[in-house]
Amino acid sequence: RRVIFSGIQPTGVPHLGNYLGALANWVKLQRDALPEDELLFSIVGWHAMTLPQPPKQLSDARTDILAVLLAIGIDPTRSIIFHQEHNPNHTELAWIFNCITPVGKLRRMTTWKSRLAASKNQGDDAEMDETGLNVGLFAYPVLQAADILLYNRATHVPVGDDQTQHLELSRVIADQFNRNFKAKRQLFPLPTQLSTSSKRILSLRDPTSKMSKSAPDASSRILLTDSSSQIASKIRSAVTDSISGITYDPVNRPGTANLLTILAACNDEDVNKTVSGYVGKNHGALKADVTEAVVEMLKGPRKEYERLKMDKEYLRRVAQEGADKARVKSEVTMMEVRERIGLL
Ligand code: AQP
Repeated sequence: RRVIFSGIQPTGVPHLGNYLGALANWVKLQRDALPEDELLFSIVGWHAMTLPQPPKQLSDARTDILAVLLAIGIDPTRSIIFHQEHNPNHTELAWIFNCITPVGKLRRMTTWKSRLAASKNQGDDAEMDETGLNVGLFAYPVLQAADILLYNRATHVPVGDDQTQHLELSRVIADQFNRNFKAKRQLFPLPTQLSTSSKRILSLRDPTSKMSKSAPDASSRILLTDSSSQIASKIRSAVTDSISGITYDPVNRPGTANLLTILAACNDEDVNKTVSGYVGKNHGALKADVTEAVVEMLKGPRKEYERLKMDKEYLRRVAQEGADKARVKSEVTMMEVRERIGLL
């Protein structure tokens, strides 16, 4: 029996990168799961708070994401869909884990190191070090470990390669807990990564960086809620290169390669097969095909999203029921954790 857990931050409306890189895979996992498998998908508001979020924007994003998850086919009668912050057990376990996690381990996280490097670049004088960064940003991999280990000790975590280091940290923390608080039975099994064949989708404006919810330029991403004409205009203005013809060369032609990756993912085929159809063609033809494929893929989910957004009562009920199920499940783990550490 597998317990599968994954999360998404409410930092904006999900984009094509989130969809092709993660969410479409959640739907496939749900479709292919065995009856005894348990699936939990969380909208992780406490993670979003590690960077400043205007409260209204955060509040809107969490509802948008819930509606998007339902619209793409996550089924609340099969999977537990819930807002992380509706279950305080996440932060309780994270605090307990904070108290057994060496600071040095967190300093080695590449996500922390890149935040540190970025803050150094910005600081012109005083804030040249980590004093300008908040504790949450430093410790969020511990909260992530708590997310994973809380649900009857989730064993399978579908994440991209950028998260491998965090999953490794979850294993270290689970092992540390098991050794510190020994009993006949080990409490936490070590979670394993469910490797996904997911694609990294790049910004349409700057194909050297990934497509992102929070990038300032809205035309750099295609939202799952964009209209056909918005999708067409964003793809038409996507940055490519001035080389004629179409080849798949991610290093020298990242913008063109990104469009091919998107098209291949939409058609569920290998990118080499996709590119073979473009001999003697140009960027215009490729962009037209990408537009058509993306519009077609997102048409159904977008219509369903718009319907669901109007049904506030249904969304509220799904969130409530998801939170109830998540709390009940995690409470089983927490009772044992509290007992073992002496804080029952
Ligand atoms: N560009 C991308 N290509 C492929 N996968 C992506 N993911 C994010 N961007 C891409 C995957 O989406 C899942 C949920 O992501 P998240 O909410 O944790 O946010 P993130 O990874 O920090 O990136 P975002 O969505 O662009 O948000 P912001 O702007 O807030 O950083 C993850 O599985 C992630 O790998």
